[in-house]
Amino acid sequence: MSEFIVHGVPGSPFARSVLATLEEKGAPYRVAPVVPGTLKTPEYLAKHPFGRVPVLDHGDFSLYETQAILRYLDRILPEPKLTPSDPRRAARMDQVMNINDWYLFQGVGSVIIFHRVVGPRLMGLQPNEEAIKEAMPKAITVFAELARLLGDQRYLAGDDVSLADLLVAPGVEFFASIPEWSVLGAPHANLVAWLGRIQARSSMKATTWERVAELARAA
Ligand SMILES: N[C@@H](CCC(=O)N[C@@H](CS)C(=O)NCC(=O)O)C(=O)O
Repeated sequence: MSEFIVHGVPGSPFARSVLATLEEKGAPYRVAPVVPGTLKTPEYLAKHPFGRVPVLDHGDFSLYETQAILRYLDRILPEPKLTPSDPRRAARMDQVMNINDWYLFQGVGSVIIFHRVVGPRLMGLQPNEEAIKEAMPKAITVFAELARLLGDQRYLAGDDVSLADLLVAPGVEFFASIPEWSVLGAPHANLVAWLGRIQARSSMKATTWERVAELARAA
């Protein structure tokens, strides 16, 4: 099988989902670091016309959009299966993956995590408290909904880990590191337990910001 090359930036939750999925599959991969500030250059836009990470290269096949990448990996690397066979559980997985992209990331993670973590850490910016405050009502809804859908299951689409957990966990982990967690995640004991469960998996331990930065440096 051709080599998997993941173009990403250390710290990107979407890139981490791809790496964690490859780890779950036990598939070797290489991280090709995208230099911050080059996402909108003609060279990179030829790879990803919207100038984002990640991009997966697999032989002569190049793919962007994290959900598409995760599903591709689950199809070509069937073991262990990361999509439930039960149609309703699979539908929940799909639903949670869309909640991730449309509601957890857009206007919530892209604002709160940007201003609390990414901006200060990578660009030396001060957090924009007003922007964070404005994003909080939507964030509260997102976390309540993730907790409701999780219920008493071990993972978001049932008792086995699925693509939904691997897509959502990197973003949620960022939230667990900021003060807003006390209102967003901490009130939901099941979500806190789920986060601990997924963080204990070797796929998540192998793909922390620091670990991916090491892989990127070694590339
Ligand atoms: N829908 C895209 C979203 C990817 C995305 O937004 N990635 C962020 C990093 S986590 C990015 O590339 N941001 C750079 C930018 O917005 O300029 C996917 O699922 O892959």
